Amino acid sequence: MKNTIKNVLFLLAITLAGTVAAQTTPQIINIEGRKTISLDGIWRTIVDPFENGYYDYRRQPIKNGYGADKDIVDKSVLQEYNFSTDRTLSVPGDWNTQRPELYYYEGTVWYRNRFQYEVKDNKRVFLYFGAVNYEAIVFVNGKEIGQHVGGFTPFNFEVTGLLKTGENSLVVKVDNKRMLDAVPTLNFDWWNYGGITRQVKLVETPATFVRDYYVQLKKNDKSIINGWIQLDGDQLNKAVRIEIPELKISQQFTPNAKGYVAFELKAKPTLWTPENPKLYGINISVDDEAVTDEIGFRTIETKGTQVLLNGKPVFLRGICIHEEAPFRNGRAYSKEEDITLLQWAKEMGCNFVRLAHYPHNEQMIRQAERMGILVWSEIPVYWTIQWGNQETYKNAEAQLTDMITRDKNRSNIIIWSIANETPHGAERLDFLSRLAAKTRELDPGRLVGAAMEKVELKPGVMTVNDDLSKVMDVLSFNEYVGWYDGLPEKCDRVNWTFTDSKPIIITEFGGEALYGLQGGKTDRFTEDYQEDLYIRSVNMFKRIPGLAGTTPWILKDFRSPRRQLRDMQDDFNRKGVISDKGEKKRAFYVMKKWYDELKKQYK
Ligand code: GCB
Repeated sequence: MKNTIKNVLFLLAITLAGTVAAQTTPQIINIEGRKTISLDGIWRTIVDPFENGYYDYRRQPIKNGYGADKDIVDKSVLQEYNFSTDRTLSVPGDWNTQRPELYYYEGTVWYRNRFQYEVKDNKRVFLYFGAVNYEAIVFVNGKEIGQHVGGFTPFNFEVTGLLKTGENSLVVKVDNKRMLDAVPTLNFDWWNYGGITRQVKLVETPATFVRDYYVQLKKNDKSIINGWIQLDGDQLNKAVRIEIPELKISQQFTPNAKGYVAFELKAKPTLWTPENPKLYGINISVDDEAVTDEIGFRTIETKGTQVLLNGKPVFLRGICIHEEAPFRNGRAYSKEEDITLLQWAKEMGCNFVRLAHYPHNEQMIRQAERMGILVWSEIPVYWTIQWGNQETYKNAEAQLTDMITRDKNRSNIIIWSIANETPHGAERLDFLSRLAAKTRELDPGRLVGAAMEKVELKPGVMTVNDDLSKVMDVLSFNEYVGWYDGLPEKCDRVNWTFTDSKPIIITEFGGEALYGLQGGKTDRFTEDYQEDLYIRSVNMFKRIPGLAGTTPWILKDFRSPRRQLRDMQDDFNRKGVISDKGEKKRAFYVMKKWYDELKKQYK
C-alpha cells in the first residue's frame, strides 16, 4: 500500500514536470550506456496497403484500429484482423529482404510485440527506437502514444504509468510510402527499405537522470575539455558528477533551474587520431546512477585548403558507404556487419568514410571511432526536395538535430553534411543556409559540408560554381568524369580551378562494373572499364590543387530500384569496388595503391 501511494505521488510529480508520454520525448542519448531491456526479436505483423487498421471506409481515423491489439475471444464478434495468427518479421530488420512478397513493397505494415514487464517503484521508463523507416505511429496497451517521421534517426517516448506488471502490448504502424514533401523525397538512388530497421528497447531511469551531455575538447584548444549536461526530471538542481578516471577528473556541478550546467575542465588528454584512436572511459552521474561512455578528444579545423586534425594536415583517404549488410544486402544493423564494412575500408587504406546518404546506426559510428576511422555524417536532403515548403524544412531540421544530438560526442565525426547534389536556386540556398546555421548552432566544433556538383567552365576546365560553397567549410562535390561525363580518357584532359581557398573533397566519382565481367576498356559495366576509370581519376586528382580528400562511390554494390539493366544491374547499383557478395573488384586495388602512397606522404 505504502508503495502504491509512493508510486502515485511519483507519477504525479513527473506529470507536473510535464514529462509523461504523449509525444516523442526529448532524445535520451547513449542508450547503450544505460539500463535497458531489449524488445528485439520476432514480432507479429499485418501488411496493410490500404491502412485499413487506421482509417475507416470514409477515410476517418478509427478508434479501435489494429493498435488496440484485440484478441478474438468471442467468435460472434466481427473482427477482421488477428496479430496472433498473422505472419512474423524480425526486429530489427527491413521487411523487403525478409519476405519475397515484400521486396518492392511500399506502404503500411503493422508490427506487434507482447512483452512481460515489471513496474518498479520510482523508476521512469522510456520506449526507444533506433530508427523506423519512414513514419511510425506507436500504441502502448491500446493507446496511441505518439508518432515519428524520418527513417534514420532515433526517438523515444516516456511510457511511465502506461506499462503494467505482466503482459504489455506494443503496436507500431510503420509506413514507408515515398512522398513528395518528405526528406528524402520521391526520388533517390537506394532501396527504400521499410520496417523497424534498428533496435527497440525499454530504458529505465531514476526520477531525475542525465538525459543528454556534450563532452569534447574546446574548439582548437587541446588543454580544455568543455561541455554541458542536461538533466531530466522533477529535481533539476540535483548535483551531477563527471568522472574521467584516467585523467584523474572527478568534479561535481550544480545545474540551473532547467537542469542544465555548462563546464570547462583543464586536462591534457592523449589526442584521438586514426593511428591511435584513444578513448577515455567517462561516467556522468546523479546520485548513484551513472551513464557511462567512451569519449575521444581531438581538434578539427581548416586552414586555407588544408584540413587540420589536432593541428596537423590530414588527407582524407575515404570511401562512401551505404548502410547495407556486407553479404546479405538488407539494411545493416548488427555490429558484426558494421565491422566487416569498416574493415574493408581499412584494408583499402582508408582513414575516413562518408556514411551516405542518411545517418547510419549509432554502433557504426562508435565502431569506426574505435577503429580510428574519421566520419562524414549526412542527412537525406537529397536531389530535389521541396525547398519552399516550411514543413519540409522543419522535417530536415529535425533529422539534422536528431543526428547531431545522438552523435555529437563521437570524436571521429569531423563533418556534418547537410545535402547531396541539390539544384541551384534561391529557395534552395535559403533552405540550406538555414540548415548550415542550425548545424553550427548545435555544434560549433565541427565542419559543415554538402556534396555539391561540378561544372565545366569551358572544354576541359572544371570547377564548382555554387553559392552554397560560401557557407560551407569545405569545397566538397561529386564528379563523374569518365562515367556520366564522357569516357575515362576524359580524365586525362581535364584541369580543375577553384576560386575559394577551402579544402577540396571529392565526395563521389566512379562507375559501374559487374564483378568478374571482362571486356575492352571502354566497354561499360566491365571491370576493365572501372579499373581504367579509377587509374585515370587518380592521375587527375594528383593535378588538383588543394585536394584534401576523396571518397569514391562506393564501397559495395547496393540495391536500387533505379538500376534496371537485366543481367548487369538486376536492381543493384554496381559502382561498388566490392560486389554485393563481398568480392573485391580490381578498382579496389587501384585505390588501395594510391592510399598506401598517400599514407606515407602524410606521415
Ligand atoms: C550520385 C548520387 C548517388 C548515386 C550515384 C550514382 O551522384 O549522389 O546517390 O547513387 O550518383 O551511382 O549515380
